[in-house]
Amino acid sequence: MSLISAQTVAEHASAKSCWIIVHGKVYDVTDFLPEHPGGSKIILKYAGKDATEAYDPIHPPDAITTHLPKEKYLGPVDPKTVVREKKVVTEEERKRQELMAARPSLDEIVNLHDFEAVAKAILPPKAWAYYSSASDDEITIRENRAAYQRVWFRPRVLRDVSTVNWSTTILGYKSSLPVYISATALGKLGHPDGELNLTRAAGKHGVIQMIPTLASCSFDEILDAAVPSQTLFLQLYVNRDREITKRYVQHAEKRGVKALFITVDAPQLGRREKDMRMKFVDEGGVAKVQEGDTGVKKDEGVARAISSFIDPSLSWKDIPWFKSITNMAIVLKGVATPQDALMAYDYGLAGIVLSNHGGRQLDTARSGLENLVEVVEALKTRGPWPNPRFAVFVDGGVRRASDVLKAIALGASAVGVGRAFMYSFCAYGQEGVEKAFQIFRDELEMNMRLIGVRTIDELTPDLVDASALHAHVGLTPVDNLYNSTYQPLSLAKFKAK
Ligand code: PPY
Repeated sequence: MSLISAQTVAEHASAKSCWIIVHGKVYDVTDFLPEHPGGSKIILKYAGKDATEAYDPIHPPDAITTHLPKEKYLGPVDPKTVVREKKVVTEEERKRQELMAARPSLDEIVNLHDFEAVAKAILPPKAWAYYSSASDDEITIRENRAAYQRVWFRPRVLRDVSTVNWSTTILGYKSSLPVYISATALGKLGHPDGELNLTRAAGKHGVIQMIPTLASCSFDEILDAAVPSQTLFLQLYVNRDREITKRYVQHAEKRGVKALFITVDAPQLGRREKDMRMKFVDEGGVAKVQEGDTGVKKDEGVARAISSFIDPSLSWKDIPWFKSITNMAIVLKGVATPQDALMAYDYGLAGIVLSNHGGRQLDTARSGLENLVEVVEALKTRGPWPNPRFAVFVDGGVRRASDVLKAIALGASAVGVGRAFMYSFCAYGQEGVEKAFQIFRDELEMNMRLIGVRTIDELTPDLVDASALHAHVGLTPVDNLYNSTYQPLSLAKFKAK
């Protein structure tokens, strides 16, 4: 293929003829404009130009080749003709880079909140807005933390805790921690290696990672970064086109993924206002809402821009189909009631995650921890608990090993942690994730000794007082670390004069 000059590309800078450059390759995306899940406007911003920097954090590398017909690849750009635009470094960006250089050393990181504080300071504002945002008034995201503080320990003494061991099995697979890495999307918004930071750290330390459907890295890149014995799960957003989902699931199974966590709490994406406002800023305040044929607004922040493929018609009727296309263990992620927990059990599934999607979906949904108590009671009607046939996981708001131990004492098999691990790699890459594991180990060791348990199996409901868990009124201790890193919502801004 002959080289195409950047000047030729620049001649195709409109909706009538739109060429873009991604990773040195020239594509004709004119016909694709109306189909782009993020809307045409964002592509047109890069019409006739190099779009690589904007493309990379949001799309896995193979997205463009899977979605565009082969003939739309026009050839490589002639590198000699590319004029590098001089980047204007804004004051905000300069400050961010300064803070990046002045990060605390990893030795000074003593808890998971520290990672969040560093990430908040050093992340580009768009990334921080996307990651930290939750829906509506962000009540549920805070309740996720508060719920743990309404459960108190009833520790036992004189139990010879010279040796304590927190390793366990999750869905039958060995895990060095009673914690798995939950799926969080778009890792490259926060670090150039994105989700690979998690995969590499998890492989080294025997921790299980749940791969997100919307990872920035491609599924195969993640699998290729894993060590041979590494256990990986897959989080699934179900596509309106079931053939795409089937291919994806079966490919995952072939590559050795062990369990499928189907997200069931996001038939439509929550309104995350911090993320939405960021988009307004970027579009110069003129957010022209594009209603696609799905009715999902596409111009409202990073998340909503790419959510239109998710199928809101997903129902219990689809469960037998999932069972017919895979032998992987199937778990529903985002269950919130005993009724649905029992249905999942009766449908023969392997488990559920009691989750409110990190507070990003239905605001004022209860915490997973609170739901756990009722769900375990309901599941006891199907046999003694714990039940080897069915696992109940909890996620949302976990920042301390004591949180993990409380959930397990109340009947959870293990606990998912999403944001905290993500912030650890945003701030320090793979090493940050490894340090986060170390913090969990240190806190688990201390807390298990102080509670009087030597193994995860010994965590039983009598070791906690959860009598106040359902009380949504009353005094809760102030969580200083969380409050000082948690960014309050802001109101609409007046135009500058
Ligand atoms: C989330 O942001 O909460 C997600 O689960 C990921 C996501 C990202 C973009 C569209 C849909 C879901």
